[in-house]
Order: sequence, then C-alpha cells, then structure tokens
Amino acid sequence: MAEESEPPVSKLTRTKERWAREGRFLTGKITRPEEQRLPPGQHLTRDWPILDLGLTPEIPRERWRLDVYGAVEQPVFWDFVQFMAQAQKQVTCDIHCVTTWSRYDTQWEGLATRDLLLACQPRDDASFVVLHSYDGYTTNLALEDFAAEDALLVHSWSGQPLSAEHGGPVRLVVPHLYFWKSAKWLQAIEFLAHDAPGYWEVRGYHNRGDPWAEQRYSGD
Ligand SMILES: Nc1nc2c(c(=O)[nH]1)N[C@H]1C(S)=C(S)[C@@H](COP(=O)(O)O)O[C@H]1N2
Ligand SMILES: [Mo]
Repeated sequence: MAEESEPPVSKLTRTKERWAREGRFLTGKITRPEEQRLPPGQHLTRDWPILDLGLTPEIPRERWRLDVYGAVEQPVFWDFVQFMAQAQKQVTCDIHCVTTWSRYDTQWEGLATRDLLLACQPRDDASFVVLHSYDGYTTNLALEDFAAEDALLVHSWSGQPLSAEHGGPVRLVVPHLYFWKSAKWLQAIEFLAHDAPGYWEVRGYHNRGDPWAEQRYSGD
C-alpha cells in the first residue's frame, strides 16, 4: 500500500471549503441529461481550465506505475507499457467541474474501467474504490459509478498524450460525475468493502457528486 503524505491545504482549498459551507452556486434545480445538456448552475467554457491542489507531479511514462489492490482476486501492478497493452477504448463526453465550468465534447482514449475490473476481479464484498494520486490527492467512488460504461483510465486527449498539467501519464475520467472524481496522475486504485471519503469529500463536498442532481456539497 502506498505511503501517503497529507497533500497541502492551499488558499484555493480554503476558498472551496467556504463555498461548501455557504452552499455557493446552488440553484436548487434538478434536471436530467436527456432534458438539458448543461447541468443546473453550470456555464460553458471553450478553454480547458486546470484545477488541482497546485502541485504538478512530473511522472515520466517510464517511471509511472499503476497499483490495483485491496478487495480483488487478482491485484494488478502495471508499468506504462503493460498498461498500454490493454484493450483501448475512445469516449467523447462533456465534463462538469463543481466550480461551475463545463466543457462539451472532450475526446479521450484509454482503458475502460470495466476492462480493468475483468483483469483484477473484485471480490464479492468490494463495494467502493479509492483512487490515489501522485500529488497525494484521493477520491472515492461507489463501485457502480467506477464501473460506468463510459468511465476510462485515459492516457490521451484529443488524440495527443495527456499533458502533465491535465493529469498525465494517466488519469481517470468518469463523465457522469463532477470532475473532482476524475483523479489526475493516477497511481493506485484500492478496492474496499466500506466507503472511505477522499480529499474533497472530507472537506464538505458531496460523497457522490451527480451534476444533474446538483450534488455539490455534503448534505445536498
Ligand atoms: N490528483 C488530482 N486529481 C484531481 C484534482 C487534484 O487536485 N489532484 N482535482 C480535481 C478537480 S477539482 C477537477 S475539476 C479536475 C480538473 O482536471 P483538469 O485540471 O484537467 O481540468 O481534476 C480533478 N482531479
Ligand atoms: Mo473541480
């Protein structure tokens, strides 16, 4: 299991904790993706903002490793070459950050989480995953959300290798949840029988984070 040092608490983190306490940006509306492409309280951006804890771990592909462990029958330890030898899938989706920006039609390529599940074989008691990143960030997902049909461990964006500032060599993309669930600089995936809230989830953010139900903050 990876040794973790606590990630830093920056000014941005303090601001986002305050937004959670104040319920900033909440509209109180609930919509469905079939009815409205832009989730409530979101606005469209044409550029691609960079949002993280302010550290950009520089992990060359040769040093990158993915560890998959916990409540699985077959733990997986891949280097980048082994990761790239897995089945490839392309997904085009919209992304939605809880700070209210959304971006349409982002194009990704990588390994479907469903294909990872075939490789690691979660045990019957596995119900949650925690993602661990090279910057010390963590985030948790219910196994059903992690296993969504369009969820990918991505290495490329718009046909180009994913840049370091956007989480390369490899990040997660879970299109149906707010983008903080999509861990950049992915280092490990831990399968658990119990839930274990991550960096934002212990700082006032919703445990699940469905943008159409406006699950921004805990208690929403
Ligand atoms: N490792 C790591 N992953 C992370 C974050 C982070 O700070 N560290 N921030 C999250 C948040 S809040 C968002 S909105 C997206 C931003 O991804 P982008 O910078 O590629 O737009 O990454 C998510 N994944
Ligand atoms: Mo975010």
